Amino acid sequence: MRTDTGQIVHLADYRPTDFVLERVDLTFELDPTNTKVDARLIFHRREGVDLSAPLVLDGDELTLSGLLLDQNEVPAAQYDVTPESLTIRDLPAESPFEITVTTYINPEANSQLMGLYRTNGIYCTQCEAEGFRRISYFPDRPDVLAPYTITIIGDKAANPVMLSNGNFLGGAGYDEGRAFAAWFDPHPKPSYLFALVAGDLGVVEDTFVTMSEREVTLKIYVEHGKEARAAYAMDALKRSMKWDEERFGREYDLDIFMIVAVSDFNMGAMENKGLNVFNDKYVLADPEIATDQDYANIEAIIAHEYFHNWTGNRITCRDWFQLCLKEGLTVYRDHEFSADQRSRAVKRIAEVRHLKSEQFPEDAGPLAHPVRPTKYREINNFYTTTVYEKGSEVTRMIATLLGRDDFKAGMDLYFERHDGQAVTVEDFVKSFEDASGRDLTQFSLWYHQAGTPLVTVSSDYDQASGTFKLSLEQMIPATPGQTAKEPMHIPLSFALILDNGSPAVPTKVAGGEVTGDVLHLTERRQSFTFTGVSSRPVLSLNRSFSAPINLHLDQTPADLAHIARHDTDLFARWQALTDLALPNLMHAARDARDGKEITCDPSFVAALLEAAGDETLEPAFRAQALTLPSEADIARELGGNNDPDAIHAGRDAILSEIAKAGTKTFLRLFEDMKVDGAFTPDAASAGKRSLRNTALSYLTYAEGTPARAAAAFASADNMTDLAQALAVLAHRFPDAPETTNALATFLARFDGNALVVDKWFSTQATIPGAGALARVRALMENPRFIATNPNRVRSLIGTFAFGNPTGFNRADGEGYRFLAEQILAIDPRNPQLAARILTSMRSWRSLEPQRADHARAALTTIEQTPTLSTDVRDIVERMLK
Ligand code: 0A1
Ligand code: ZN
Repeated sequence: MRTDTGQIVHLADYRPTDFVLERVDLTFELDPTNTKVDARLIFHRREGVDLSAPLVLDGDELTLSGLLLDQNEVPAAQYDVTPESLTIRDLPAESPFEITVTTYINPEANSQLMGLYRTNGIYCTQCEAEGFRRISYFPDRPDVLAPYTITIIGDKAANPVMLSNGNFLGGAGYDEGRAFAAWFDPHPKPSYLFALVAGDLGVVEDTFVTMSEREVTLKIYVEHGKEARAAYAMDALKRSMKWDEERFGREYDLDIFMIVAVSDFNMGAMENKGLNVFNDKYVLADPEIATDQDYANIEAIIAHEYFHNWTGNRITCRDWFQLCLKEGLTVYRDHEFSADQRSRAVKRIAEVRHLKSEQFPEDAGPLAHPVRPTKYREINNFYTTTVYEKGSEVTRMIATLLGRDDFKAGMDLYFERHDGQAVTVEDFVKSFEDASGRDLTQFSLWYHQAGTPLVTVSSDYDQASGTFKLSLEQMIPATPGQTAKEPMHIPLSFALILDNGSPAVPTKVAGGEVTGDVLHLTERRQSFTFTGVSSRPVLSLNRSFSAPINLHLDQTPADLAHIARHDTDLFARWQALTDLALPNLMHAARDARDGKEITCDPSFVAALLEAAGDETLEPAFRAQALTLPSEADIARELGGNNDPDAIHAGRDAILSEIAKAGTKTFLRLFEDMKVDGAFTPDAASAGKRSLRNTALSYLTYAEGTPARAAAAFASADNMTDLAQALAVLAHRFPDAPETTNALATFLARFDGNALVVDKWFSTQATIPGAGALARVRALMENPRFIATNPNRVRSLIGTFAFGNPTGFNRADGEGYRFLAEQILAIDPRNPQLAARILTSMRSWRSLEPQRADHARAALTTIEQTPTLSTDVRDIVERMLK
C-alpha cells in the first residue's frame, strides 16, 4: 500500500509526454504468486523534445528485474529505478527504439484489487485509473494510446480460459502442461483499458449482427454452474448494442465482445476494450435470486459499460481531470437507454431521487468539487456521484438547451472529430457550439463551479392586463476552494397550467430568452413577463428536473395539489407530491424532537391517496408517489442541527397517518396488484410488484402486526416479493418470532449463494434503532461474512453507515467509533474500499452538536493514524477541513 502523503496533481500542470508510444507487446507467464511480465514498448521522441529529456515510466510497488534497450541490457548508470518510477536516459534522437521491461508480480497477495489479482482462483485485472503501473513500469496516463499485442502463458489445466482485449489471434499447447493464447487489439488505447482474465470459467455465447451486417461473437464468462443466470445480461447486451446503433449511430468495432463476472471487485464494472469485467452482482440473475431492482441495475450497467466503447474508449480522456467527459456522458446515455426500455417518467423520478439523496449532499458538504475538478490528491476518490450523476445532468442540460436535432448534430461532430483521440471537456463543448451555433461559454460554468444552485422564484398575476410575471434569483453556495460564484445558465422547463388543467399559451414573453417550453435563466436576478394569459395559471417549473437545482417556489398546497392532479408531466406530478410531503415531514421531525404530538395535513394525505388509487396512472408511478422522501432527504431539507432519531420518529408517524387514512385503498391495491403466472422482469410487472409491496408496507403500519408480511413471505414466488416481505418484517418487527423465523428460513434457503446472503446482511444492517450496531457486530462474526470481499463489506458495514440513519448516528457516538475502527482495519488491505465507505460521514457537520462532536472525534482518530493510505488520508482531511 502506498502510504505517502500523496502529491497534489493540478490540471494547470498538464503537458504531453516527451516520448510517443507506438506499440505495446506484453507477455504474461502466469503464476499465482510470481507472474512474469515482459513489456516491450516501442517509442519515439516527440518532435522538438530536447535530447537530454529522459523517459520516465510510472510504477507502483514494483521491482524491476530486467531492462533492455533495443534488446541490449541497459547499463545501471543509464537508469534510475524506485518502486514508483523508472527513468531511462540517453535515448535515441529520432529513430524509434524498443524498451523491454521485466517485472515479477504477486497476484495472490494483491488485496487492493488494483492491477493483476486473483479472485476465487481466477486471474483478473483492474487498471483504471492507475492500476497498470502495478503490473509493469509504463507511461500510465490516459493520453498515451497504442495498439496492444498480448501473449498469455499459463498452466493448461488451471487456465482453460485466457482472455485479453481485442481479437483472438490464436492459442495452443506451449510446452509440458502449459498453454498460450494471443490477442491483438488494433484500436489504440490507454493502459487503463487493458485487461487480462485467466482461469477456469463457464461461458454463455451468442451473436449480434451489426448495422453493417458484421457478425460479432458475444461471450459472458461466469463461474461454472451459473451460466443460466447470465441470460438476462446477454439480452441486455444485445439490446444495448442495437440501441446505440439506432440512437447514436455507433457500431461495435471488434469481432468479439466479452464480459467476465468476478466475485471480488471494487466497483460495479469496468469497460476494458472488448473485455468488460463485472462485479458478478451486476451480471447474475434469475427470478429466484434477483429482485426487480437487480434486473434494472444489470440492464443499466451492462449498457453503461458497453456504451463506453465509444464514449470513453474510442474517444478517451486527455487526463483524469476530464473523467466526466466519459462518465457523465455515458451515464446520460445509459439513462436514456433505460428510459427507452422502461417508463421514461418513472425512470426520471428514480434518477432524481438518487441525485438528490447522493449528489446533493456531496455538493453541500466538505467533499464538494466541480464536475471537472482542477486538482486532486488521489484520483480514485474522484469516481464520485458529482462526476457521474451531475456530469450526466450537465449533458442532459446541453440536450435541453440545444433541442434534439442540434444535440444529435453535436454528438455526431464529436464522434467524427475526435475518434481515436484523448480529449478534454472543452473539445466536447466545442462540438456542440460548432454544430448549433450557440455560445456555451456561460453554460460551461456547470463544469467548473461546484455546489447546487438555489433558485428562488416568486410570481405575480395581473388579471386586468392578462400578464403573468415570474421573478427568479439564483445563488450558488460557497464550496471548498470556491467562495465567489458567477451566475450560471440554467435551463428551466416550465408550463403555466390553467384551472381546467390545460396549459396557457402566452402571446408574448419579455425579460429573457424562452425557447419552446424552456426558460433560460442567465442573470443573478431576472424577471420574465408573459402576456396573453387569460386566467391565473399555476406554475409548473423545472419539469422533468431540467436543471439539477434546489428550487424555492412559494406555492400554496392547493396549487401543488392542482399540479399533482393535472400536470401532463408525470414527473411534475411526483415532484408536487414530494413538495407537499416535505413540510409535513419537517414539521413532524421538529415535533418529535420537542415531544409534541405529530399531525399531518389531511389535504396532503388526500392528494397522495388520490394518486395511489388513480387507475389511469401506471402502477410503478403510483408506487413512487407513495414512497415518501427518505430520512436523508428530510435531513437535507432541514439543513442543520439534525437529530436522526426525531426525523425517523416523525416520518414513522406520518406513515402511520397515511396508512390509517388509506387502509381501504391499500387493501385493494394489495389484492389487485398481484401478478399471476410465471415471473418476468419486465417493467410493467415490476411496477405492479412495487405497488403491491408498497401497499404491504403501509398495511403493516395500519395493522400493527407482522401477520400479513409473514404470510407474504411464506407465499412469495420470486425474490422481489420475498426480499420485500423480509425487509418489512425485519424493519417493523425486529424482535417478533415471525421475523426470526423468516431470517432463518431465508438464510437456510440461500446459504451458499453469496449475492443473496448479501441481501440478508443488508436487511439486518438497516433495522432502525440503537440496537443495530450490536447486530452488525454479531453479523461480522458470521462465517459467511468475508472481510476481504468488497460486496460482503459493503452489504454489511457500508449499508449500515450509508443506509441506517438512526442506527449509525446513535446519540452516544458508538456508530462513528465503530466506523473508524472498521476503516482502519480495511484500509491496509483495500484503501479504495475504505475511502469510499468513509464518505458515509460526509454530512457530519449537519448533525446536532452532540453527535457532531462524536463524529469529529472519530474522524480525528482516523486522521491521527500515521499509516493511512493516500485514499483515506485525502478523504478524512477534506472532511475535517
Ligand atoms: N469506469 C468504470 C468505473 C470504475 C472505476 C474505477 C475502477 O477501479 C477500481 C473500476 C471501475 C465505470 O464507469 O463503470
Ligand atoms: Zn463509466
